[in-house]
Amino acid sequence: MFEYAPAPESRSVVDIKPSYGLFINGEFVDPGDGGMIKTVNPASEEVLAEVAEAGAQDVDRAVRAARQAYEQVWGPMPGRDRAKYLYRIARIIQERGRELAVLESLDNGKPIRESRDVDIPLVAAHFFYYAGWADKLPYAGFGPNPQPLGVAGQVIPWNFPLLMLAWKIAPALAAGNTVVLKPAETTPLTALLFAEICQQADLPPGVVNIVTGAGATGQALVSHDGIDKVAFTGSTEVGRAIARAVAGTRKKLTLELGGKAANIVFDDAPIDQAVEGIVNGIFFNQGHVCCAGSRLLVQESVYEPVLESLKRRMARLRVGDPLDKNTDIGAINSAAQLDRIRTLSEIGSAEGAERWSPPCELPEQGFWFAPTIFTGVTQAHRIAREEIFGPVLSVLTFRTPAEAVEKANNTPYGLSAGIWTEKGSRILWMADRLRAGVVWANTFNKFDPTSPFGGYKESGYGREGGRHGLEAYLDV
Ligand code: TAP
Repeated sequence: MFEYAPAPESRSVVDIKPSYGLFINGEFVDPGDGGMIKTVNPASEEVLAEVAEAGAQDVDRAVRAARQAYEQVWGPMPGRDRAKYLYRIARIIQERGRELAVLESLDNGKPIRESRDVDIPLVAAHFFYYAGWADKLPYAGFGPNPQPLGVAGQVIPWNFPLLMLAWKIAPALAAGNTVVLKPAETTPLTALLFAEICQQADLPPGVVNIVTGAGATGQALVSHDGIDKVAFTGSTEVGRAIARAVAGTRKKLTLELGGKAANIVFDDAPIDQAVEGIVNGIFFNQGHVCCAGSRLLVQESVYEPVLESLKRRMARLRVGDPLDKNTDIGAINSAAQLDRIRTLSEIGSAEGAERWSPPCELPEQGFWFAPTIFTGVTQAHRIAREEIFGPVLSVLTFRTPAEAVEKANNTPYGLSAGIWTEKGSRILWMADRLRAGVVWANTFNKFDPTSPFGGYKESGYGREGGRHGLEAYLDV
C-alpha cells in the first residue's frame, strides 16, 4: 500500500497565523465575551492555530454590522455592482486556489487531490455562477421585483468547509442579503482566509461577517432577533433544534441535513464502471459526505462479481498523508467523529454483519479509519439505517427493480441515490419512484452550481444551487 511516496504538496504555500480574531465589519477583531479555541490537523494532531470563540455579544456585534451594511450599502446597491464584487471574489479564489486547497487539507484531513481538483474549483464556480444572477433577478422567474430578505445567519459543517461556505454566501450576496456565517469548530481556517479574500476584493465592510466558535455560537446566531433568514447544513438532530428555535419568528429557514443514500447496481451495468462509482460514492472525502452512497444495493445475480471486483479495487486505495497527491483516503476530521465511526462499525459486527477491510497500515498519530465494507447486512441493522459519515459501506441485495425502490426508500432520509444500468427506460422508471432530491445515473457525487441540491423527508427542506438556490434568499 505504501510502495512509493512522492514529495507531499508543500504546506509552505500557506501562511497560518498562530491566532485569529473574528471577522466583523470588514476587520479582524478580538472576541469581546468569548475565549479562544484550538484547531488541529487531524492527520497529525498538531495544533494549527487558535481561533476566537464568539460569545453572544460578539454575535450581536456581527449581526448589527450586517444589518447596517444591508440597509446602507448592499441592499440598495444595483445588482450589476454586486456582481462585480462576486466576480472579483471568484477570481481571487482561483488565483489563491493552491493556498486554499492546502489549508483545507490541513484543517479538514481531506486528500489534496480532492481539495485541489474538486472543492476549490467548485467554490470558484459557485461565485462565478451566482455573480451572473446578481443583475438578472427580475428574470429568474420569481416575479418582476424580487426583494432580498435582509440579514442571513448561516451555520455550516466541517466536511466541505469552504464549499459549504460558497453554497451559503454566493447566492445570499447575489440576491442582495448580507451574512453572518459560523463555520464548524474543527474547520474554521479556510473561512478566515475567505474573510481575507473579502478584504482583498474591497467588499464593503459588514457584508460578510465570520464568527468562529462551537455549537453555542451557532445557537446564539440562529436565535438572534436581528436576522431574517437562517440557513443550516449539518445533522438532523441540530436541524430539529434550530427549526424549534425559529418556529413562530419572522425568520425564514432552509435545512440541509443528513442522508443514507442507496447506490443501486443492476445486473446489466458495466461492473468496472459501477465499482468505480461505488468507491467514489462512499470513500470520497472519507465518506464524510451527506449524500454518500453508504448503502450499496446489488442485484443478486451479480453480487459475487461486484463484491470481488470491489474488494480488489479497495485493496489499491491509499490511506495516508492528505498532502500527498497519491492519497485516496485522508484523515477522519476529529477524534469525536472517529469514535462515532468505530462505535457504529462495532455495532454492525455485533448485530451479525460481516466486516471486511483490505490490509492497511494506518499512521500512528492522527485520526484514521481503514476503508470498510459490511456484507450480510439486513434492513433492520443499525448500519443500514443510521448515517455513519465515514468510509464504511453496508452491502444489501435485491432481485427486482421494485424491490430495489422499496429498499432504497426505506430510510427516514431522502437526499440522494445512484443507479447503475445500461437501460435508459429503467433509469427514468427508477428516478420517478426514488424519494431522493438528487438521483445520479451511471455516476455519483457529481456537483454543479447550476443544479439545485436538497432533500426529502428528514434530509431537510429548501434547495441550494441553481436558480432554485436564489429563492431561499429572496422574498418572492
Ligand atoms: P452538526 O453537529 O449538526 O454541526 C453543524 C454546525 O452546526 C456546526 O457549525 C456546529 O458547530 C453547529 N451547531 C452545533 N450545535 C448547534 C446548535 N445547537 N445551534 C446552532 N448551531 C449548532 O453536524 P456536523 O457533525 O458538523 O456534520 C455532520 C452532519 O451534517 C451529518 O449528519 C451530515 O449528513 C450533515 N451534512 C449535511 C449536508 C447536506 S448538504 N445535507 C452537508 C454536510 C453535512 P460545531 O462544529 O462547533 O459543533
